[in-house]
Amino acid sequence: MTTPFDPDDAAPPGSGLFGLSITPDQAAIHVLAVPFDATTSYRPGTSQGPDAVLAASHQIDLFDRVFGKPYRSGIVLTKDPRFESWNTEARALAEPIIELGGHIEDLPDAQDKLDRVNELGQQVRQAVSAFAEDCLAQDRIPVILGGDHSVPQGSIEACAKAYPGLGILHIDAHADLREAFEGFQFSHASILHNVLEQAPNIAHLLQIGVRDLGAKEAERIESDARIHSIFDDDWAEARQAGTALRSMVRDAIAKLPEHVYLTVDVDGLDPSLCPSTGTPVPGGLLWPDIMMILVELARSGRKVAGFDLCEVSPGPDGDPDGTSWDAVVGARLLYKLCGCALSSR
Ligand SMILES: [Mn+2]
Repeated sequence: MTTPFDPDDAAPPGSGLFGLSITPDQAAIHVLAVPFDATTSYRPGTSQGPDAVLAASHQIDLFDRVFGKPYRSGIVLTKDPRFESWNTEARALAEPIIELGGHIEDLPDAQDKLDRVNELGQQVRQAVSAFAEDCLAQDRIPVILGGDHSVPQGSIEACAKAYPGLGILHIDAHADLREAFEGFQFSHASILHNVLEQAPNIAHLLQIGVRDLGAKEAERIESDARIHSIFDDDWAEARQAGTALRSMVRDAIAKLPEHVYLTVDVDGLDPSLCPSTGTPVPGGLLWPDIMMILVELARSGRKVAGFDLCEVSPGPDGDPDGTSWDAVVGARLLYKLCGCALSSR
């Protein structure tokens, strides 16, 4: 006889994400693990993010004071071994290019290497897109768990196809609007540029937390009427002035269309919450800030079509048991994101 499920119990050994033991057909939320970080320029490790988050997810209390009982809708994690082999190949080819900062004039076979990395990036994009399309066709919420911030492109594109006029809420320290970075077409620094250029019908992009951006990216934000950015310095100034951050967020979310894709680079948060992430920057959102944003999004009546969480890295001290602080924060954030998305439906 099997014991009935009790959400207050400890996660059974070998159980799935958040300690749930369910099959995909029982889950409203399908999470795809994408352990791919080939173009990470500063320090690698986010390819270990999905496993670390899975391990850390076992210690989460499933009852949530804010979002209720997200687990009841079913959340399931899918793995696809192709990502790991694509990452191994792409990472090996990309490393010498990254070391040279993209100045590859003297590197033998540089263009071939670059072409192959871009080809593998394209394969990730297609596999992620196929996964998301499948979820959307079955009225499930597609979630991409990175990996670096290049990996969700295919899912954002699938959501844009399913919901023309889609809005994007983007949490990040970086604007990710570079045309290409170090020659890599599918770079973690280019995802929003790629999406705005290649996904059909993106109506609005709201960025929160940006505090590290190039001059061309700043110009792009100025000149593209679709992009609205609450920069981190504006956020800090509002906080210091005692200005209500919540109403600032509420006003910005009110400009988003009905269907929203939520893309979260964990480095948008204060680095004390993600010390091992690939490209940490001082400043950023505190835990109550990101929670407030999610609550306001859920309350706004916007519907979350899909979302991702990227750039979580267990770091050099992270072990596979999920005791890394980055993984603990990542798993909790993932659960809150699930709660926000489900309560928006
Ligand atoms: Mn990013």
